[in-house]
Parts: sequence; C-alpha cells; structure tokens
Amino acid sequence: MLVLLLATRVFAYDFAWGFGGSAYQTEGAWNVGGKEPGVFDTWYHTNFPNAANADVTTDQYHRYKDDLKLLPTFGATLYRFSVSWPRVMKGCSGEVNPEGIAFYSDMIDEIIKNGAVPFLTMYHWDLPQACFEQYRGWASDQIIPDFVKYADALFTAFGDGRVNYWLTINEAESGCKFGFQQGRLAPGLKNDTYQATIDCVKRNHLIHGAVVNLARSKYDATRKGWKFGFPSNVEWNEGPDAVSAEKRNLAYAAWYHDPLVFGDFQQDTISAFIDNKENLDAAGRAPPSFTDTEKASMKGTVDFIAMNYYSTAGIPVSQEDVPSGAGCPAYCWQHVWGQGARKMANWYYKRYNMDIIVTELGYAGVNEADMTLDQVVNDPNRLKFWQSHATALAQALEEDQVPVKGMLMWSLLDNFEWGYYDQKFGAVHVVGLGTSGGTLERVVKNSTRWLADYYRQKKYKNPFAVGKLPSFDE
Ligand code: GBH
Repeated sequence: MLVLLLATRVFAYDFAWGFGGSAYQTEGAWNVGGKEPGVFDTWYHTNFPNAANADVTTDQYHRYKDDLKLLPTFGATLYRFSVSWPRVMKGCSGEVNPEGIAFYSDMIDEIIKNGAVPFLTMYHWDLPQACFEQYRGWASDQIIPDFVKYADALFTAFGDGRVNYWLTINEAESGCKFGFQQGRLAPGLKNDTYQATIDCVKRNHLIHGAVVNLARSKYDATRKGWKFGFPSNVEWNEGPDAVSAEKRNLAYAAWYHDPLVFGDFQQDTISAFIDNKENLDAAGRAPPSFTDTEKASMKGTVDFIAMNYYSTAGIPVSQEDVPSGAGCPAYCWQHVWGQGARKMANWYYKRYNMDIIVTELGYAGVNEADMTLDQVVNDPNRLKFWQSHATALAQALEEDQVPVKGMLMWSLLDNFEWGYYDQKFGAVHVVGLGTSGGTLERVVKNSTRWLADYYRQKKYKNPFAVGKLPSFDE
C-alpha cells in the first residue's frame, strides 16, 4: 500500500489534451484568398441554395489568432486542424496557391506561439470540386496520385519542424459512405451497394501508405520523428451478446487499422466482415484483397492509433451516463457511456500494442436552438459527458496501463455539423452561429472549465513538447 502511494506520487503518466476542428466546418471565407470551390461549396450553393451552409460558419479564417489564445487559458497543449485542399491547390492537383499556404503557415505559428503542438489533418472531406468533375473523386483510382501530390505540397510547406503530427484522412468510411455511396453529403454520389464504400476505403488505405512512404523517402520522416495517424470512426460495441459485439468491433476498428499495422486484414477481421449478420452494411461482402506490393506499402505506416470515439452501441439506456432519448431530436445518435471509451482504448492496445491518441471525443446533446445562452453554457448533460469520459480515460491510463497519450476534444468551437447548426460540439459556444447577423462572439462553456481543472489537478507529464521531437519511442 505504502509502495503504491509513493509510486503514484513520483510517477507521472504521459498525457496531454487539446482541441480539434476541421476546415469546412469552421473556416468560412469559402472564396477568399484564392480558394477554389470544394465539393461542399458546390453542393450547398447549387443543389441546396436554401439550406444552411458553411460560407461563414465560425469565421475562424479571420478569427484564428484570438481563438488560439484560448488554448493556454485551459492549459491545453494540442491543437488539431485540417487543411482545405481547395484552399492550397489550384484545380485538383495543379500549382499551390501561395495565399492558402501562407494562411496555414501563420496559423501553425500561432498554435505554437500559444504553447500547443499542431496536429495537421490533410483531408477532412472537403475535396476540390475540380477532382470531382475530372474523375468523380473518390470513385476513381486517379485520386491516388493527386492526393500524394497535395500531401507533398504540405510536407514542403509545413514539414520544417513545425508540424510533426500528420493525420492523413479523417474517417475514411464516413467520408466514403456519405459522399460517394449514400449521397447524403457532398458531392452526393449515389451507389446502390456498400461495395462502393468498401472500394473507396481501400483507396484511402493505399493513399495513406503512399503518403507515408513519400514522407520517409523524400523527407526523411523517420529521422525527423514525424508521426502518422489515420483517424478512425469507431464506437464501442458492448453486449448483449459478447461474440456479436466483438465481431462488430473487428468489422469496423480492425477494418481501418489491420492493413496499416500488419499490411493486411487478419483472418478474424475477414470473418467478422463477411458475416452479414454482424455487419449489415457489408452484407456478406469480403473486405478487399491487396497485392503483395500494396501490402508492403501499407504495413507499419501508422505510428499511433488515432481514435475518433463518440458512442457505445448495445447498452441499455438505463446504464448510459446521459440517457439518450428524452428531449433529444432524431439526430441525437450518441449513447453516452464513458466506460466505452476506456474499453475501446483497451481493445486497440491489446490488438495493436501501440500508443493511442484520441483524435476526436465530444458531445453535442440536445438542440441548443431551444436553449437560452445560460442553459447552453451550463448544460448539465455536457458536464456529465465530460466527467464520465475524462474519468474513464484516466482509468485506462492509470489503472489499465494503456498508453493513451492524448485527447483532442471535438471541437474547440461550435461549428457547422455538415448539414445543420443544431448539433453543437464546441468547448466554446459561438453566439448566433448560423444565423444572419450573429455576432459570433465566443463564450466558454462551463463543462470546459471543469475539464481544464480536472487535467490541471492530474499534473500529467506532457509527452508532446513544442519544438522537440515527439518522445513516444524513448
Ligand atoms: C465526426 O464524425 C467527424 O469527423 C466530424 O467532422 C464531426 O463534426 C463529428 O464527428 C461529430 O459528428 O445522424 O444518426 O445518421 C463522426 C461520425 C458519422 C457520427 C455520422 C454521426 C450520423 C449518425 N459521425 N453520424 S445519424
């Protein structure tokens, strides 16, 4: 007992936290600074001119300097943002747009000035419209060389020691399914079968491998200590039937990471994937096979598991930390159970034996349109979400000894949730967001102050020091 007490006093766990966001959801300035249209710009302007869009959203393009000053006030030291491909490249893969590069270059400097480590997402769904018009974007293999050329431009511009953490593609399956199979999101391509999503995710895997190989060969990524991740949308599947739940974990989480860790799908993943009872979307299809060259290009190309986690499936509502259902509109898809995040991290560590960074974790809850500013800022459900998740992640780290090195709250600001402004994930409320004449003033939510205090008291040791190479492998 005494030994244990002493041990906890002298030994600090490695952990840091911060916030995330993405270009289309937060920047606005859709046609400013030489930016060309992305598929979401065209989708809303042309197909849904009366729907909400992100032409302005939080206006972070003009306000990032002030927004980033919030980070040190919370003691947050990680910041994830995405580069808008159509802001930095002309056409699909033409010359770079120097104004776009300058914008992100300055943003990166500001992140570092505010004591945070930049996590750069290369692609968070805002494909240049030009790539879609030329060859239907993700529906064609032609995207592979074009993406690699774009990534090359990012390495050249930002790989000078300022950016060491690279997230290639956000949530491959979501982006493929919504935009290129179901047609629910831009560019709205419809395909009757999930096979289109499976094929598209394969292109994502191959691109990830190609981009990391480029980094290693042309930019000496290993010596520089660059770290690569592939942020994956997962939910924890809990009972009631443990065998089925495990198959669902395999069919999603291992679908993403098996090829990038092992070079190919493992047999248990393949079995889980084709079992249509457990994976209704895949409906009996096998995951794609890879050539030997492709396997070699993907194997060992992630340096950590990038986990986007929001929800647990298969637990009774009575066990949820914030009950879903009551007062929650149809889009409230989150089943809040902090222990699910802990179990997901344990599952990943057991399967891959790698460090884990939670690249998204967040809570939107009820439709804030019906709430007063005071209710938004003091939302008790949001506080419960963060209490249960911060505690659960601390248990994963301290009790289970799972190396969860970091957590990026989704998101710093309320923003455009791809189709509407009703669901608000922000640590910081944005006044009048999505309304004409909104002041867009930033107001910190109380749950964020609670979380900041929680981590201050933890006194974890930050493994991501600015200006130093990442310390993972030491
Ligand atoms: C992430 O997607 C995205 O990376 C991010 O851009 C987004 O803002 C964030 O999560 C919050 O959603 O309405 O019942 O059909 C997470 C994966 C996929 C989860 C779509 C919600 C909609 C379920 N998301 N899903 S439903």
